[in-house]
Amino acid sequence: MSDASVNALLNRIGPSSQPALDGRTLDVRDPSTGEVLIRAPRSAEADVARAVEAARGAFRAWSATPAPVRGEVLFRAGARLTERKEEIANVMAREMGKRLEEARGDIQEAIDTAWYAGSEGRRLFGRTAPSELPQKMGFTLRRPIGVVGVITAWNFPVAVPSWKILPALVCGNTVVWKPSEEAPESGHLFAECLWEAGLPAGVLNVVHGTGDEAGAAIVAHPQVPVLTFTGSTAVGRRIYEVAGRNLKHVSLEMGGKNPVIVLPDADVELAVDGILWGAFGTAGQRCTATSRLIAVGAVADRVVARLVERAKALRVGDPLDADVDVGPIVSERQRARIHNYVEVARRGGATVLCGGELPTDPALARGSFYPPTVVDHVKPGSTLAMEEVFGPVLAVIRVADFDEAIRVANEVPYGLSSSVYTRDVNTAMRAVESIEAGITYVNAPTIGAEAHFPFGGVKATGNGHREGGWAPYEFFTELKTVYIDYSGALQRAQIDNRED
Ligand code: UN1
Repeated sequence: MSDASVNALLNRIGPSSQPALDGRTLDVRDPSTGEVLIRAPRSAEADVARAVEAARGAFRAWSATPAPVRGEVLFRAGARLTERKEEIANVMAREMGKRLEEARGDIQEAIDTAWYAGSEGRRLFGRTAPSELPQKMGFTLRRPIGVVGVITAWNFPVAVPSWKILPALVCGNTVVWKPSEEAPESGHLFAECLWEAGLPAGVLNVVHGTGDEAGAAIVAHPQVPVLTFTGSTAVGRRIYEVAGRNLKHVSLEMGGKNPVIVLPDADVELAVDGILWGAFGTAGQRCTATSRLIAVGAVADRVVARLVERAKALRVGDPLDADVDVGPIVSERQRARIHNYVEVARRGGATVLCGGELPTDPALARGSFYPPTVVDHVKPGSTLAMEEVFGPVLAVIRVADFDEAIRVANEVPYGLSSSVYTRDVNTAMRAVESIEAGITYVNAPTIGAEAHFPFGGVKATGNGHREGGWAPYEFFTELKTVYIDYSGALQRAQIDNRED
């Protein structure tokens, strides 16, 4: 049982902060120490129903507020996030284990998104086109849809929610958000910046809890016509099924198995820098993390030797310690899952060149740490080559030539991020055309997407939508086409009056 001195988070429904109606809670643990940090409400269907009611109640006034004025609220929220960046970064680093520097980056991504989304209040463009008839015109408007249900993961507890919530709001929708149960306080603090910025009560409601309970209730609620989700492909698939039956709009961001292809002419040091950062930054817990190195020909030996040397030198430990390179894995359960992938690869004949064992250092004993791990001679098609690990494990797959590299890159069910290292522009462009992924970097790591470009993936990574940049404003609005006939007479459309 949890100790009574632990602070409690509350749901925010309309203007009121409240515990779950049935009083249940969830403990949130520090993955570096195992200590309970805070207790969050474990909400159920009844809590979600209230939150949806509050969001519906706020919709009329918010959707009628001019979009540039809605945008101004986001600018103030961006300013508030900037002021509170250090405080939120500290909470995030404790709560989900991201290094402080990376936690600041997570919040910076939300700040950048606030500037972009706020300014979108002055665009939200429609189109005009000439009519086929005289004295008649046509144009389109973007209309808000209603209550948007937002369900997000723990690994970017502020940035990824900002990609969804800020565009949804500037478009005039209201929101019910379930942050991850593994990072609820980071989520709460992000939402607080919006409330402090003057977002009217009920426009953003936060309901904490698990995916199976609060998350499922949001997905199933008949008055939530739009859903946006970041998380596993297995959960995304279930959401899509329920949403499909109910004709809801859904945007899904799911797994990745992101490759870096290193060609024989690559700048090896540059490639090693990029692979290390992509594979072991955020302890490999990004959906964009580099999880496969596809090394072409003889360059493999050089890249792998350098990588292993550098990976061994990375320091694992407390994410608040500025000298640490790799923080903990979010939970013991996740760590066990990661370790199992390494064991399966080992049994399958792959070679673990570094890492691959639970740390024995007593300073790390209380947390769920896992060392940077490089596994060589991973066979195409094997489990470690195909499945998302979501941890600091890099699978090295050796191939003979460019064509084989592309075949291996594309053999996975996912297609989020990817990268190619070569000095030859022709090869780089052939890779850009051939890799099945939503994002391809040339001579840069698979992580580090910028807030003002579309973000998302193909195949089992997504369902055709993009977040970031200009893309989400289409998703969060419905087009209304308006025809104005100023002829003063009945004019039948061409299909109804053409004689030839
Ligand atoms: C994620 O891991 O869910 O591209 C998002 C990146 C970050 C976003 C990652 N800007 O690495």
